[in-house]
Amino acid sequence: MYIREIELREIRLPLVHFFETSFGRTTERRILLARIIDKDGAEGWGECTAGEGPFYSDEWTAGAWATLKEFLAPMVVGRAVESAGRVTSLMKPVRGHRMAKATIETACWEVEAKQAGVPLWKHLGGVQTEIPCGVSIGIQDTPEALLEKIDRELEAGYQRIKIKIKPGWDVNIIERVRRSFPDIRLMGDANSAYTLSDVPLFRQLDRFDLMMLEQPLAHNDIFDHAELQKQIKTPVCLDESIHSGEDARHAIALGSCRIINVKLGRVGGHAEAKRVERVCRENNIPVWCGGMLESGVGRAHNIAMATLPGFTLPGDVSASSRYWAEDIIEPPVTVTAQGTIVVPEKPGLGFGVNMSRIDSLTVRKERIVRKSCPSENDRSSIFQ
Ligand code: OSB
Ligand code: MG
Repeated sequence: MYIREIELREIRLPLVHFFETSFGRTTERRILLARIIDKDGAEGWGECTAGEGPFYSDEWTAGAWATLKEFLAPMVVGRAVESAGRVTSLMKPVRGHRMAKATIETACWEVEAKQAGVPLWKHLGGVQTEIPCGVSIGIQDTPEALLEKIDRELEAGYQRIKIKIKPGWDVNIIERVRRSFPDIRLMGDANSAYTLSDVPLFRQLDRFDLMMLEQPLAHNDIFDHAELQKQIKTPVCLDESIHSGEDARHAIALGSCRIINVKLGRVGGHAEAKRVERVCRENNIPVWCGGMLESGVGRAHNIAMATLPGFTLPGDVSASSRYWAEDIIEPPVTVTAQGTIVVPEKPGLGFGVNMSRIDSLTVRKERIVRKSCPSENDRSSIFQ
């Protein structure tokens, strides 16, 4: 594989409904997309999963733009690499910035899958042709609004409900949800809003038969989570704390979690996600695919990843229409009445990219081509 060109774009995409977590509310996404063109013309797309601000992680859209444009893209254009799984090694001089790196790395996997003429999920080693889906429901203005949303998602067929919690919107809310929906598969995601001093609160949650409690403690902790897991029955699931297969191995060895959420951006791309999946599978730790309010490009990558054999629990990958009035891929992602996504059979991501839609949403665009032959135009940035 030889990367001839990278095109970066920032698009703005309003959510159909705000999404609120313990760290804030999002109403409109600022999403970076990368289009990678190989020397034989094969094209692949990647999406940066960084948020609008450095709150879920230390990466954010405008920061990732600068990192990609000034460092990462110039490190890979004009370079030959033996496989998509090796692309990250070209970006090794840059520490961290996994979401920015994953933007390029995941796009390269699509290029490679297209060159091989196979769907990306098969190219990754996926085995499942239909993946189970859950939904992540943000903090709402009222408990009634939350109950109504849950009702609607169950009606649509989703197999498990995740609700966001934060201090003041936790035990009381979960109790109400359980009273209304005694038998559903239910879980909570705290996005690091608590500390070990909250153990008594987590013990109260043990009554509600939650499938798991996601990232209750600090975003960079695995030690205190092990202490917490010893003191509660509910399985702890780690999200923010896991950046690599090595992190997963350490967390499992420490007993910090019984389940792991895998996100492509957070771990730096498909190759590292495969390592996390493998460590977990070898240790009988179930994994599932998390979400970052992705547009269709990121969503399609998530679907491909979630076909790997270790992904045994419903993920946060759901229908495009829950997020967007109109997605940027065709067809949009849809979910069956049984709450599953049927994986596509076409080569690459298996979804078409709606170029005119993307063009109309683009607020800036940059082409990065081989360093040794830049013309003025090649390196200009277009602000619209
Ligand atoms: O913690 O899983 C999370 C969204 C943004 C940032 C962090 C998280 C989430 C979600 C949404 O839970 C999942 C989705 O529907 O894409
Ligand atoms: Mg989470």
